[in-house]
Parts: sequence; structure tokens; C-alpha cells
Amino acid sequence: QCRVATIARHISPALCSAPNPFMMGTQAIVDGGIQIRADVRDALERGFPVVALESTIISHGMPYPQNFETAKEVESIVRDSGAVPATIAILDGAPCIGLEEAELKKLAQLGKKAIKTSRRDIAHVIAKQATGATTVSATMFFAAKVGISVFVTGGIGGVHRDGEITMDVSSDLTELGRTAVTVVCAGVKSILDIPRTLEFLETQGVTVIGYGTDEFPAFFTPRSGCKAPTRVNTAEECAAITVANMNMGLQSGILVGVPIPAHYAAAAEPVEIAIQTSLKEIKDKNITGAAVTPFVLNRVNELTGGASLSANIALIKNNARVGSEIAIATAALVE
Ligand code: PSU
Ligand code: MN
Repeated sequence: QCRVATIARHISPALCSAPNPFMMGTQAIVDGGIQIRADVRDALERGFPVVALESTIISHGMPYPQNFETAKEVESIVRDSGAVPATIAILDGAPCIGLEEAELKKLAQLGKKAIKTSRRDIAHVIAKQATGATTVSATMFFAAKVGISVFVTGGIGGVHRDGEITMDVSSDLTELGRTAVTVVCAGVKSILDIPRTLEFLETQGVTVIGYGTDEFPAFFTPRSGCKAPTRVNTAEECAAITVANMNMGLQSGILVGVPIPAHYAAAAEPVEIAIQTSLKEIKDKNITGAAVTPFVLNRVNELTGGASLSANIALIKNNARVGSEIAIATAALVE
């Protein structure tokens, strides 16, 4: 029987054609190759709040050991808030929803040796039984597939500057256009073209929200100068929008932009200068494609003597608190 289908009503039919689920030790259940950690599966079956977390931020977004510490702390914040964290990655070819601490550590230590896995990479990473850290696009894909409706990250990809020429537009944006998950982030970095990113999100039919702000936030800074299409002030309002999106079967995503807490934003000015420097270096060194974002993140951290990393960690933790509240409020409405 289709046991997984009872987990969540908006689950993908593809999973339901999977062979009978069976237990792997006491830890995980295997459904069509997707392994769901026992506590995550249990929460999904009961309709309890679950928060998805991405893993590229661990492997490519931060250095070791801060990446491992942050991954653990973010999971703790979600747990302490009353939701179940589910970090998503592909380990030795198996998509895993919810990682054990040892697995988080392995990914953190692998760093850029893990394959940065966007939607386009999912099939080959699985087929080659490789280890892939999922970006926002791939994490959204897996979250939706197992019925997780809220996903927390730091920042999403966007339209790169000169993107109208290079066509470097993150697959995060098209995924938001086709996958009904509420993504909680601190906005889009100013290394990207923020106005064009918002235009593209509109084209893709994505509901874009400023959380307690009229402006869409710009990651290291609370303001981008770009108006957020809609503003909400509470997690309950975000939950209501998430449920309306689900009930209408819109099959497109929701992007919640949470401004970085003011205390950390104060230190952001040197970050902006470092971003300008690293953007110039990208051109000089001819760095393109998937390598651009990891290069800039790393370089900005070096140039700011770690200040950007501290801000990065602080905003992710803040997003984890907000995202957990949204997941809890959403679960309450779905019951
Ligand atoms: N922005 C960050 N930190 C990150 C990323 C973006 O501040 O770690 C990662 C996310 O996984 C995001 C991906 O989905 O980079 C986007 O990569 P690209 O620009 O190549 O699409
Ligand atoms: Mn790109």
C-alpha cells in the first residue's frame, strides 16, 4: 500500500509508486530510494511541524568547523522552537531527509569536495552514488516530494549582475516558480542584481514577502532599496499564505525575506566594499557558473576578516527561529 501518501496530502505521486517501504536498521525508512530519518517521518505522519534545511550552505557556504557548528546550532534552534529539523543532502547516492550528526560532520569536512547539487545535478549524483550537497533548488524539490512545506536557508541565488548577458540566473528562482514550498531567507545578496531577481520571481509567479518590512532585504543589509511585493508582520500570516497557496494548488513557491537583525547589520559596510572587490576578481579570473557564489562567499569572508561569516551565521539562526514559527503556525492551520 502507499504508506507514504498518508504522510502528507500534497506529496508527489511518484513516491507512491515506490516499492514497499522497509526499515533500515532503526534509523531510517527507504521509499523509492529516499531515506527519511525516523523522527522526521514520524512528524510528517502526525502532521507535526518540520523545517527543511539545505546542505550547500554547509559544504560550500562556510569553512570548517564553523559550518558544522552552525548546522548543529540551527537544528537545535528548530528543535527548541518546537519543530523537527530535516537537513537534506544526497549521501552516497541516497537522498536523505534528516541527517545524523556524523553525516552533518562528514559533509562539513568534505566541503567543496561534495558536489554542489542543484536540480540539474540530482539525477547524475544519485546514479553515480555520489555525495551531493543540495542547493535551495534541490532542497525544495526533495522537501516538496516528502511533504515538507517550510524550508529555512540563509540566502537564495538570483539573477547575477550582467545576467541579461551571461544568462546566469540561479535555478533557485525557477524552482520557486514550480515547487510549492515556503522558503525563509534573508533576501538576496547585493552581489546579485536584486531588481532583476525580483522581476524574474514575478515572471515565475512566486509570492515574495517582506517579513516585517516594506523592502525586500539584501542579506547582509536589511534594505535593498527594492519594494517587497507584499508585507506580512507575523508567522501566522505567512502560514495563512502557505495554506492558501497549497489549497489553491498553485504549485509555485513562496519566498519570505527576513531582514538581518539590526545589531549585525551595523557591521555590514565593510562587507559591501569586499563584495565590490570580489566581483572585480571574478571578472579578472574569469570565474563563471556554479563556482561564482562559493568564490564570492569565501573571498568576502577573507576580506572582512570573518565579519561576513559572523553576520551570515547570525542571520541564518534568526531565519531558523522565524521559519520554525511559520512551520508551527502552518501545521496548526492544516490540522
Ligand atoms: N547564498 C548564500 N549562501 C549559500 C548560497 C547562496 O548566501 O550557501 C548557496 C545556496 O545553496 C543557493 C546556491 O541555493 O548557493 C545558489 O547557487 P547558484 O548561484 O550557483 O545558483
Ligand atoms: Mn548560476
